[in-house]
Amino acid sequence: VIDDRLRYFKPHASKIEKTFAEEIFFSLNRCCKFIHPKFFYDKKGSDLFEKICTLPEYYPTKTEIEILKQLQDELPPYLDKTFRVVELGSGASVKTRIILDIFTKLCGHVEYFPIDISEILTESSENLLKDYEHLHITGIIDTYEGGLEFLKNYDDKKNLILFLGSSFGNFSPMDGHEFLQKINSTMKPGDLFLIGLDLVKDKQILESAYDDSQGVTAEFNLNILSRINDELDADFNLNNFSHHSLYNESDQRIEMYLKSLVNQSVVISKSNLLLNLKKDELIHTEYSHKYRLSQIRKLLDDVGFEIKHTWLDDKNHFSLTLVSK
Ligand code: AVJ
Repeated sequence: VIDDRLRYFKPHASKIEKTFAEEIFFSLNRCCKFIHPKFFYDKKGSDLFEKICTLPEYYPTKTEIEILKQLQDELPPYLDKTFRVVELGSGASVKTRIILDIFTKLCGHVEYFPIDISEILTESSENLLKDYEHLHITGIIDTYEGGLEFLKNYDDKKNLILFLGSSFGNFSPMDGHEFLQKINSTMKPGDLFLIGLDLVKDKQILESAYDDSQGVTAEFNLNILSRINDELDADFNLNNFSHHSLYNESDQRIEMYLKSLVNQSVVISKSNLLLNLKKDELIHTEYSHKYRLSQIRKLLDDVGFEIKHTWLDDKNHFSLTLVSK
């Protein structure tokens, strides 16, 4: 009887598909070329990201799981039986299980609203239902913004909104501020927000986390070109590109690029674009910002959040912060 415990909403689905070709046109038809990182997550890209999470060099996932385990005892005092769990960018929902366990223990049942742009949401939701008997899922397949819009004024139930994995790090400081404001304005009094943020650390550790020895991160980065080939009728030759990443210390961020190895022209039919790339020209694909604790405090403070607690691992590599409105 999984059916009556699972439903999906896809509020802006047609918009997502229509704008892929358009967004690619605008982001590649300019001198500083980029591809938005949300386009990493087709089925293949989502699977590759899950593989990244298990790599020895990629510390964020392991470390965040370690911190989430501390929350088994330390989160319940902030909760009661009237909460549901909402997750932004739920992906494979691996870390979610720790939170669902906390709720199951606390109230015997859980209501879960995952929000993810990737269809991986359906697969992970079905897996969760197999393992949690008293779980009800409303899956929202949409962008974060679309999901938050859906949640706004939805009902009177209290929300614990999760935004884990330092996905927030993809935002520029300005966009990040705006996004936190959006979350704040979606929240009702009594709602809680739990955000996972990666911390500034040794450059070596950071750089190998984003350029692993097995080349999975490179494959993840290059996969965005295969996706454009498949979905937008393009002819990128992946052998003519390489994964390029670095830690920019002054801006406190990992920067990822695809580097053109030769002078080349690429046709992207559905975007109506003939793309000319010079040898060594870079296409920017991702920022992954890292934070200091004082900056996290300011970030959250600036939009009027009240900080309840910050948890860290013992190496101070990663942080989880719980706030209320
Ligand atoms: C999903 C955005 C949190 O920035 O660490 C991992 C994505 N990119 N390796 C991150 C990513 C390359 C990841 N986030």
